Amino acid sequence: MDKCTKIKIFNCLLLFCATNFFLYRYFSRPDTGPLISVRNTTIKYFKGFNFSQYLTGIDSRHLTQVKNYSNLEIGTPSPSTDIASLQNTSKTAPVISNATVMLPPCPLVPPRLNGPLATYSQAGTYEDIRAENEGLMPGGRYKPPDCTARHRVAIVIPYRNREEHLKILLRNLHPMLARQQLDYGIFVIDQALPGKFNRAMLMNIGYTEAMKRYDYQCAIFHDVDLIPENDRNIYSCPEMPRHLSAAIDKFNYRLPYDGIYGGVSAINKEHFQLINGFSNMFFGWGGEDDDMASRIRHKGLKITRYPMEIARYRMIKHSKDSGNEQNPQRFALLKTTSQRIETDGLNSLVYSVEKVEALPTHLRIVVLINEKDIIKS
Ligand SMILES: [Mn+2]
Repeated sequence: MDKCTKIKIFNCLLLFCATNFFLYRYFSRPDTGPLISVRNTTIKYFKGFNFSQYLTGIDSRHLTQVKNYSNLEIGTPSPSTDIASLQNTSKTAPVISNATVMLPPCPLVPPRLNGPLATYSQAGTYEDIRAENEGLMPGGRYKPPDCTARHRVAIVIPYRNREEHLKILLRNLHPMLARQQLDYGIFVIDQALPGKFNRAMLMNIGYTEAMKRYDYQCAIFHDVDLIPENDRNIYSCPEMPRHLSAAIDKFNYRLPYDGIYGGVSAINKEHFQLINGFSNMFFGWGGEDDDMASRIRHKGLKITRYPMEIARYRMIKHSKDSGNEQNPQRFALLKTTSQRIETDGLNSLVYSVEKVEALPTHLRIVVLINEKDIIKS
């Protein structure tokens, strides 16, 4: 080999090494996200997405919250107070104290998730749904039987005259939430006639009524006609407000616009208090979700989402509801969000409870709200 050939070979090797080095650096960068295969679907997660954190939904804030937890419901398991044991589940044996069995915390990743789901489009009676879901308690309460849930979640459904949709939703929701090993309750807030529908106000009421009953850590606000299609869409308490219904079949599983916050969303208690809940001023259809999104931004919080492949929903087709006509004032209201935030919301909520009914699948709370009370204040 002459000297020239040697130099050429050396240069080739050098180039080969450098290329490999850069390729390695690029693909192993933590923020490019792993490629994870879910039932023949290859998913590329967005920048900064942490798959294990997503699956567990746990964060340090909740670990400290669990630490301060006091047992509100007599005879129910209370979580272990030891953070180390929270992170290391399988080795923790049940501890007997004061005749209450302390169940070990549920695994960080719920073990029985299926991924994409075949959804029910029909439902029988509430009693049928209860019979399909072992462990479901009256009033729509559930706790994992074999471990202490990592999240205590109030599911709030603003509602009026859509019983068929409600049954279909509940039939789909209960088995999914049980597989997700959540400690949850379902609150259906039914707005009595007369008056225009006020979705946001019903959600404020649902939150308030839920918190009176149990030490929930967060609320999930859920439209009655959105059926989740993937059980990895975990209804856990989020570190930052989470928009869950990102991909809906009606919009070809795409975000109609970036800041959208309607449909299904989750927010923890501290953040919901910080932004004073939803506005009470949106009577009729539209605007209240955009108002909420700007409240969140106004307080320096961030809206987060699961990957589009997971945050999938089917919308039940329906005709327009009477009593929920488009609200022509919504555009004017949206200009004053930041001025209203401190005075219009949880702290200005006026309503009366007409009826509370513990059905086999949910707690139904019938409420009467008066548009005049709200506009006055
Ligand atoms: Mn709808």
